[in-house]
Amino acid sequence: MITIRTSKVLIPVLSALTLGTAFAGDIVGKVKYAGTAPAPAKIQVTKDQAVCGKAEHSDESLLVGADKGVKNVVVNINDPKDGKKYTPPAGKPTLDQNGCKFVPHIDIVPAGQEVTIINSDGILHNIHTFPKNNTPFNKAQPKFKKEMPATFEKPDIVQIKCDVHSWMAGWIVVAGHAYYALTDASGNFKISGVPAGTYTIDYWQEKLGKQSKQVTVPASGSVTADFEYPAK
Ligand SMILES: [Cu+2]
Repeated sequence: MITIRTSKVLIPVLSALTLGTAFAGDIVGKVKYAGTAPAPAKIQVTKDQAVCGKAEHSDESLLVGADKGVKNVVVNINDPKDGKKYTPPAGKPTLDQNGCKFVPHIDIVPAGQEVTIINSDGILHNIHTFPKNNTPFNKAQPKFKKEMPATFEKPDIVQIKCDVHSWMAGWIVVAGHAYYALTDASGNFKISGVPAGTYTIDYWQEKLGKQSKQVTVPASGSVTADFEYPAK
């Protein structure tokens, strides 16, 4: 009898939970830097000029655009319970060495899934990782080796370098769940389809470090989670 009387309320709630699409909102925001960032320093190419010197190289460690927006900030929530895996924008996780740069500079990849390390340059590179939670490796990728697999099992922020080209610098961010985003050149980001609830949200930038705040994601629609790094 109780079931019959409450069914009108229960049925929509249960079907929404079963579908898994309702009760999820988006986190949108813009990350800014309160200080004045110097123009990125130019990098002198000192080796393999024919390949590495084709494009300009500059320091990518702090890129602040118009309106103080910070590029390449990793934004993620903590501890979602739904078990969904991160999907890279290109579908499968890759890291390219192209023009003697790591592309992308900040590479978000799912934990436990194979990453294809690509050598588009056709010259010797050397992937050297500096993890906190994963096993470090240091592997040469000769010019004939177009692709090389690597798997990062645990969530982490891994610095990557090339021992052949000292200026090459990048990061592999190993995502333990689906809800990660990277800010664009204007500092904007969007994390879609986050299950409703209150979370700690982390902002990580390689020079400015990690900062956190609380965010409450609504059952539908979006919440704005802007952040401003204090001047250094
Ligand atoms: Cu290299």
